[in-house]
Amino acid sequence: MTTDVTDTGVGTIRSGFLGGGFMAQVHSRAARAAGARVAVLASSTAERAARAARELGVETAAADLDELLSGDADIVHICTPNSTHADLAGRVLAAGKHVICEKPLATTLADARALAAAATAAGLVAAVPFVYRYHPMVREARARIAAGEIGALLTVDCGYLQDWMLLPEDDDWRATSAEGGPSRAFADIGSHLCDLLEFVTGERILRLTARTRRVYEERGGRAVANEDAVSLLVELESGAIGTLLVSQMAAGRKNALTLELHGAHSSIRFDQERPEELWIGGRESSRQLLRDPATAAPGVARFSRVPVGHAQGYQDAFNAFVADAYAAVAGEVPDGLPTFVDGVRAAQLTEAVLQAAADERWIDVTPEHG
Ligand code: SOE
Repeated sequence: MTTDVTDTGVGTIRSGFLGGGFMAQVHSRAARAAGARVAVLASSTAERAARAARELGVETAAADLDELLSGDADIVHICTPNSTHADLAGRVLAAGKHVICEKPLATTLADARALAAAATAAGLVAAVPFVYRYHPMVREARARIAAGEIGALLTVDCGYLQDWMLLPEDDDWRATSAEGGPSRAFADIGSHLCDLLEFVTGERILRLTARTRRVYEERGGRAVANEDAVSLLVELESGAIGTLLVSQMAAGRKNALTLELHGAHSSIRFDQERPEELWIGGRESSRQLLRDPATAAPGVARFSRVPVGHAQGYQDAFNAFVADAYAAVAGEVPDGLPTFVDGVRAAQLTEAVLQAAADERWIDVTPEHG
């Protein structure tokens, strides 16, 4: 008797993909790891879809989105440029299919709100890959803070630094507002930082002010209208204050998302470039905690797929996110799954950052959803 290895116990989920670049590669790997059928891919042209399907090992290529949506995919992963997300996600939901849409969910708050409302009305799973929530040591930090281990939160010192846009000749579709949207650095990675800060602390940012900087007015011979770097001041629910620096021009920093949180009793620091560790800072002594499922806080061990000392990384976090999204499709309610509601929050913060920078003032960012 043969065993259907693709049966995840909740029926075999059939996954579809829009786009064929790096993120489609990451998403399709995660879908395969979750036991799904990597069934169909569409791209900007039929030729590109056929090539990407071959490269990514997707079963079939669809000529276009309509052909993909007329098929039997249960869920569609949207891995296309930011400006296409609102239209594509809206069409996927209208076709009655679950959706995972790359961040930013939309380039305007209004579009993000409409998508979240459509997903709720349709009763469909609609997730956004704020995947850094899925590093086991992020969950460890969140559990320890929720248990009161660091005491009342006093200050935060956080950042997200990259250098892939350091040189004037570095160019990307995100750098043009038409494809990327009115914000680049904050919408692209500041959104991850703020999502993780609120997720780990369990507190919302209530007010912020910001300065943005655009170093080069042109890239690739085209005018650039969005920002390379953002410096934020934030105030959280408990009264905690802090600074967040977001830059894609920080030489030597590749994907340096860091949270350092200072409590009345102790501090805790997570560095995405060293995801197996958590720094616990104390007045008398400090230590580096290593990921170990045997000693993980309650509810955290499930994010460890290999024993202590066998390093997990970004793709493992992505795999855990997609597995949770698929579990939600099967009717489960996974703790900490980022949904379109979190996509709306990111859009709200993005518009506030641009407004604060333009007006040189503090902006209230009380969340629209709990
Ligand atoms: C580029 O800045 C990028 O790929 C982001 O788009 C991702 O969301 C982030 O996880 C890594 O860097």
